[in-house]
Amino acid sequence: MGSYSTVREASTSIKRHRLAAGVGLVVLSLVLAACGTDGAQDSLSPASERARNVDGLFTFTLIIAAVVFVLVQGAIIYTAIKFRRKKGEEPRPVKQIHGNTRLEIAWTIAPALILAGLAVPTVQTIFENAEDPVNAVEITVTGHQWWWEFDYPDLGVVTANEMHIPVGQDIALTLRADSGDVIHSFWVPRLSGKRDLVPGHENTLTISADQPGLYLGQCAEFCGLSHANMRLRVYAHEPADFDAWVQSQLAAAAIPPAGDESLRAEGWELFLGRGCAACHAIDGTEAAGGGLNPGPNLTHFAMRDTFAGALYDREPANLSAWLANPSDLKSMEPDLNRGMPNLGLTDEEITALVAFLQGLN
Ligand code: HEC
Ligand SMILES: [Cu+2]
Repeated sequence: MGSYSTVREASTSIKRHRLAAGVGLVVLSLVLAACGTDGAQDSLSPASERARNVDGLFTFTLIIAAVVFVLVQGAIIYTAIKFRRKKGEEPRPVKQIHGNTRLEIAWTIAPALILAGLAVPTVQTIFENAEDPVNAVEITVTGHQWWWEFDYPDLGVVTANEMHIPVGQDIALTLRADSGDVIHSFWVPRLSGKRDLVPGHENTLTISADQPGLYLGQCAEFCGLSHANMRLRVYAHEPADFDAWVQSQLAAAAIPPAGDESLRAEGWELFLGRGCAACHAIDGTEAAGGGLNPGPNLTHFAMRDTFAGALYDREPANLSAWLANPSDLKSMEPDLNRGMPNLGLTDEEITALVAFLQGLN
């Protein structure tokens, strides 16, 4: 009996060690993964004045926290080793002490001073980043479960998931969500800090980019099933290229003319006949969008690189799969008016619709 239980204990202890080693390895690899320098949303390579302010504050705080961590952990490890129970030695009868007033005052004041020291640059950064935008491009950002709508009210452009901006200029964002939607948060780490989009309340955020390029972002406030699939992209252009983009967006939608018998024209008929036009607007046509569960404006859909919350490349295979059953590509709850429903399209209908969508440039 005795030897049996010893064997069992030994094997449990081996299992425990294996488990501990496994967990340790997972934690280690997660920690090491944070050291990558080519992260798509690397907040440690800020690309605008405001993002640099946030990054500077982060570095400053991290250094102070690291010093405190080393001192406190050092003291704990030192004490644990120095006063550990030694073999064959009975615990010494120690005099119980109730406290040390001087020590306690010291370790109350020290953290208070550290926090006060941190508050100064924190408040300064908040004020710097809240400065009014100058000569800004205005964009209204609406967070939907689970995609982004970008509306340029002064320019008359509406697009989804992919925001285009000129470099070196303030971009004044008005952040909102429809009533009945939930809170989302706009975050493009290299361009600025985060800010919430709250139903029934407008927030503002100023962003900018120093250099042309693609900056990735995503929703940073848990907003339900496809929160992780609610990504966004900011394309920063030289001013002339930005103007050209605006012009391309203002051009009339590429709708096949009456009498056209191409596959695209067939797709346009289906778009109107199969209910797509009830949720998706195409400017200048009878496809007005709106509805119970409005979807992205598709006027110049074929000028976007991605779709469905910047999750998939806009290419025929992905679009066909999307139209066959949107929820296969992205978890959604169309029955609850969140996301695009499965419209039960046939393969032929899908082929025509994809041809139509791919022609919307
Ligand atoms: C009930 C409303 C509704 C109907 C009907 C509907 N959609 Fe959608 N659609 C949506 C919503 C909402 C999204 C956004 C889904 C997401 O990204 O989370 C969407 C996304 C899309 C996208 C991706 C757009 C982008 O830029 O991300 C395409 C393309 C699309 N729908 C095409 C169609 C076509 C074609 C039809 C008709 C066969 C159709 N939709 C019918 C609501 C609808
Ligand atoms: Cu969200």
